[in-house]
Amino acid sequence: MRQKLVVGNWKLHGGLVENQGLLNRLKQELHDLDGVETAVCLPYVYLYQAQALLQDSPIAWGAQNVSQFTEGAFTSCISAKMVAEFGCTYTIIGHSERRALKLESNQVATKRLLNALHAGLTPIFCVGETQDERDGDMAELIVRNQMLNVVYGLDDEAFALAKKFKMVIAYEPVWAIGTGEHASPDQAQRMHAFIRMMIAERDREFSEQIRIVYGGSVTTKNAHSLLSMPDIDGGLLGRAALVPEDFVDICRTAS
Ligand code: G2H
Repeated sequence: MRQKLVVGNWKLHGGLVENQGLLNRLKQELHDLDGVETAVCLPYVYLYQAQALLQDSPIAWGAQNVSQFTEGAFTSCISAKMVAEFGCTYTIIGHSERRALKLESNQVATKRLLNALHAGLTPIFCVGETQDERDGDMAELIVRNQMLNVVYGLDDEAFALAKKFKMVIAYEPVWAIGTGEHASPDQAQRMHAFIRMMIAERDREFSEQIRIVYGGSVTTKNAHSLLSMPDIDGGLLGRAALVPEDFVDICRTAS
């Protein structure tokens, strides 16, 4: 019922020449892939290039963040409205690499989420616990806190936008990000089911529709076991998204 979604998070990687090769390759390989949605989230400066190269392809594109502000004297900020002008479908919000740099509290992430929704973007809202938090048996508590504003903080109008624009949640345990160590399918499944249950506290129907994707060292080797779990609706890929054959392979696994 929920179509799988595979998103590449390019992080601070790319260059005009490399991007052209990578995007054209993905376009070529993924043009006839059914049963899975695919997307790449690139640095802002390459959104124009993604729009030019991907607009006639099934691959969507998006940003890795949007500002908590909408307009004004905020040097270097990029608003959701600006991002939307480049044809973006998605934007990542609240990635742990932003949270770790102390650039993103739950409150700031919520403001960014609201701006994304008001600009008609689909937010990919990231949550996840650190190793210490997992070791301290606090993983669910931390994820619950990160999800609270999304489940209870959005007013009815914003929640309706979240449904309309098909908000996505990404569970990314911090200890699994870029480390080569991934959550086991059972660990991830348990957390995805927990997140879905939280959303059901607000809206049961939406909890069954919303896609909850897993991120954190997804590779061609572990993708199948992770993506075949009932509550894992796809992947948010970092390293694997930069290697075209790996990204394509994982998209095929998801289809
Ligand atoms: C987690 C993930 C992509 P990687 O940050 O969001 O990166 O797959 O390299 O762990």
